[in-house]
Amino acid sequence: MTQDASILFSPFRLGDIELRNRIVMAPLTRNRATHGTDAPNDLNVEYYRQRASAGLIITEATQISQQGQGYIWTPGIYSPAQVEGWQKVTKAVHEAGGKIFLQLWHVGRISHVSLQPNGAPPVAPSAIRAKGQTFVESGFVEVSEPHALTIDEIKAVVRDYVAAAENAKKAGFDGVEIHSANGYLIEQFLKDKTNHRTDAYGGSVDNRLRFALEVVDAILSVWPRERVGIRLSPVSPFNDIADSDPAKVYFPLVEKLGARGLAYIHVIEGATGGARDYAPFDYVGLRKTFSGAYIANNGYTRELAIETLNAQRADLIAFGVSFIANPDLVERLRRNAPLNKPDQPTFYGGGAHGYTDYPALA
Ligand code: 8OZ
Repeated sequence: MTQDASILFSPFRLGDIELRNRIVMAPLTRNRATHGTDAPNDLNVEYYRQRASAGLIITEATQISQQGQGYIWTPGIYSPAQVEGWQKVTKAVHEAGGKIFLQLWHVGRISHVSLQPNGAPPVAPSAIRAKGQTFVESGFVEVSEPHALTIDEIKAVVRDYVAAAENAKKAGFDGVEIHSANGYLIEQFLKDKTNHRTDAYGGSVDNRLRFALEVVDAILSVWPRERVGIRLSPVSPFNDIADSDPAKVYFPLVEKLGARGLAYIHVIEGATGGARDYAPFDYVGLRKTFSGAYIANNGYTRELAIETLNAQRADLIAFGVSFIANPDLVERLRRNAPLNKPDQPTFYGGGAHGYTDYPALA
């Protein structure tokens, strides 16, 4: 059945912000920040400007500290040069009539000693090395064995989130998204494959939620609640992570996020970049547990997006790979025009090629 497509292009009120359509640009790691400073540069400004017709842009994951970095040339939000670079990005997007949230990121154990301050081990809830790789200056390498955070070190990470959230304000963002998905630090606390702690941050579900909620509350000391969202991937195995009972973790988590009045949850349904039916999970039930907006993500086509919005299973739809290849994705979806093919070899790192040179419709 052909459904009414107009809903995809209808405005949506996200907290106190009016979005001009329901199409969200998903956060996309592109590894093109300035080498040496990890500050956004003019090429990054052009890339985001090109995509500003999205209802909302969520920036690529952006480390809150050097310790929070896990891949080479990803941007940060902890130095004055990085704040200045991001100011140019937000100005360009706003001048084009768009809205933009910064995604705040700490990778935890998904890192390598060569990226860490003084070559230290990366940090995690527990000293369990991930099976997997990251990329550094010399290419792909196995991730390093992490150090288990002490309580004092956990408090220091929360302070880094606060400083980064303050910097995001200075940089002119409309809001922030907390990256609590895809096997990075916050999710490492949530899930029992990666959290073996026996103190207040591990064991029971309440204890495993503690770090996530401390980060959320710290950010709410800087930003109004309607300008804060969070990304979740309840069943995704990405970065060697799993939980024995995801519903037992994510329903209470989302209920507590709703009680705090967060603007949205942004949910990766299924395996990140993979099967939507990777494992059973009641996303509709999760959405009902939450008072704010629901951004759905993972493998959405135009058809599935329209169907999902019309069935009221989501408020907004986030597109990832198709935004890499189509700066004018909104217009192409509007006209039901063909999409450019994404070029996988230029996803991570490099220059303008495969970044700002995808053609728009004539
Ligand atoms: C792909 C490569 C590197 C990082 C995520 C930030 O999955 C990422 C990421 C994806 O959330």
